[in-house]
Amino acid sequence: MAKIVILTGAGISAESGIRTFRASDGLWEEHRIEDVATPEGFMADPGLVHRFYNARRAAAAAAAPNAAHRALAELEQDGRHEVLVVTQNVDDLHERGGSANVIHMHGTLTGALCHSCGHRWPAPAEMAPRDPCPACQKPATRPDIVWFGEMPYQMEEIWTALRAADLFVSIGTSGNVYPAAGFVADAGHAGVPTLELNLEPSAGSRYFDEARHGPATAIVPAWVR
Ligand code: BJW
Repeated sequence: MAKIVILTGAGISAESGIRTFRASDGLWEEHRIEDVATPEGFMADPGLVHRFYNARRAAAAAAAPNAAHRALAELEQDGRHEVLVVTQNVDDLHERGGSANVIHMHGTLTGALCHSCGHRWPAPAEMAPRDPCPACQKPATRPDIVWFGEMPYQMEEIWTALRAADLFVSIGTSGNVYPAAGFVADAGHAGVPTLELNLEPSAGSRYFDEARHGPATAIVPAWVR
């Protein structure tokens, strides 16, 4: 069975109504990254960070998977491909679209993490500063999100799958944030063919063997079928 590793970013969920980060109307236009997506920002103003992620959690819960999420699930289920989706997204639209083999390298909106003891548990709809951790009881609940300066999840598993893949595909990511932005080079060094599917050329477009540009709901199903 052909092994395919698929990296996804905010662009695959854009047509489900979830905002991307770096567009002119993106999330980083309204928020300073340092304030809401770093451990230092959380320590300085946990209330602001919780409000930012509470709103994003509600938006993700109200969104539905689109044709691109569903096409990747079909690819996984067709019996001819071993598919691993490595998503930078913190929404759960891949799972709700039918994908089972998904790694959330930047965490999830549906998870809570104790800043003190590292315990992880399902997030309530709303989190607030000083919510106690159910394991250690310390008032240190934070979203289970990988912020700048923190180590993304399951990196060894991702790199092992990448090196063993027959194809690496990158969908809907601007290629600005590492280590994900380096996967195309990692795959290339291992001799794995690479394909970009994105609305426009990404920062790393020239490193891909092939690139197709357009909205994910059109180009992802067209590639899968
Ligand atoms: C469509 C579309 C449609 C639109 N159809 N497409 C200097 C050099 C190199 C690295 C560093 C450096 N200084 C610091 C670093 C490290 C840092 C980093 O990369 N910084 C850069 C900004 C330079 N990285 C980290 O700190 C990471 N940790 C780390 O490196 O640990 C050490 C380590 C060492 C060795 C090995 C491994 C690790 C952690 C990064 C955490 C990122 N966190 C965020 C926020 C938290 C999650 C959340 O709140 O949601 O994750 S940042 C934000 O960016 C979010 C995203 O997952 C991530 C990527 O964004 P994405 O998905 O690419 O979105 P956009 O908006 O940028 O792009 C969307 C794309 O879709 C665009 O191209 C559109 O065209 C396209 N699109 N509509 C198809 N309909």
